[in-house]
Amino acid sequence: MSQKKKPIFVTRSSMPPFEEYVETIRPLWDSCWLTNMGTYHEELAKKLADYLGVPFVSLFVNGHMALELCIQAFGLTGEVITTPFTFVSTTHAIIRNGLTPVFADIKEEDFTMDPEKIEGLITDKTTAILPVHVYGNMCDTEAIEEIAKKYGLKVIYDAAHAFGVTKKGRGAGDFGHASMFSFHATKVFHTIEGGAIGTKDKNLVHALWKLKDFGIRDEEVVDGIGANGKMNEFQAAMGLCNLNHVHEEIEKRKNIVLHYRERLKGRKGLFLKEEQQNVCSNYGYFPVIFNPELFGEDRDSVFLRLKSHGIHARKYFYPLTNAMECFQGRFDVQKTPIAKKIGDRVLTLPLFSQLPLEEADRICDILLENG
Ligand code: T4K
Repeated sequence: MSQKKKPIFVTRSSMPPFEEYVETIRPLWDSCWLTNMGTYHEELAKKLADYLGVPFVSLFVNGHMALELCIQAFGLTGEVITTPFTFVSTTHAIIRNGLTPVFADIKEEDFTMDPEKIEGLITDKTTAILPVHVYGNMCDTEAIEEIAKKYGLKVIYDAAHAFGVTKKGRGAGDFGHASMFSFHATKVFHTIEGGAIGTKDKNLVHALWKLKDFGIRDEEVVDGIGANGKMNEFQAAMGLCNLNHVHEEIEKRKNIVLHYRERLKGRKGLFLKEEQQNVCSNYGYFPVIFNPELFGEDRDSVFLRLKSHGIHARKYFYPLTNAMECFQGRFDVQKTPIAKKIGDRVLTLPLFSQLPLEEADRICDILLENG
């Protein structure tokens, strides 16, 4: 009797060895110190600053809260130039701070914000640029930061996908005024839920500390109006364990990416992004862009065929955030035509360290069936 194959999802959380995690959390039963910047929280912040190559790391309960509070900490007003080719968190973080997102188009070759589209969008209300290192592809940081300097704007990178990525040897968190990392369960490195801001700015770290802990200065003084964005000790313990294995995690992912590339390269109508020069990738995502005219089939049709075989690829990022229903037509998606085109054609294939190469092969076979 043929065995039914287990479904394959776009990703699958990497787990540290069970005993390693249990041994790490065991002391918490003695200390009973479970949150509010405990020992593991502090240890992880230090280790991550080192790993990410950035002077300071401020930990959060999740990446979204880190971004939202970071925007608040800078006291931004008016308009923020950003990209619609991202997870909805990026846009929500701007709007939930009472700011207006202004969408710049992306580059077709790496899906990051096109610096040539920025200056035309700057008005006297613009206070910041919030680009995304999407799929871990590094933005054109030099060009973006030059524009920001010229107009006196803050640059906050959404580096949710860029854990461990380096550009010319510099960690992704070392660019701009601040960078947000996500440590969600679906990421290359995770703390179950979690996130961080990496920055060189000590004052920002102090402001974030207050904002993530109700604005408390000490037991008797609350001199800020803050939220609760603290990472707890179980999350931090998971982070410490996963950090021990992250090198191996990235190597395994690399192997799968190289295999996908080998199988899909040169196929008419498929675009696979080249590795960026001078950038060391974390192999977080594997996006494929389908040109329906040349491939003979569109993205949605391939998506459905894969699904019928129990393979759940994802359309990261479709719809674009400027087209989402919650904004009720407030933004004009036609103003970002490249992002629209990529959003309509992209499929991110399953990618996680435990994915067997035979399964990657099967995914390619199904994908190429009619192509
Ligand atoms: N900025 C960007 C650019 C981002 O991509 C994200 C998050 C953020 C900001 C915000 O950071 P966080 O606040 O999340 O830290 C997933 C993740 O939930 C989200 O973190 C991530 N981006 C986004 C790209 O992907 P969904 O809604 O697609 O997740 P879901 O539940 O459909 O899971 C996808 C697959 O992952 C599942 O099919 C199976 C696997 N999975 C999922 C979970 C929850 C696991 O293996 N383990 C798990 O625990 O958003």
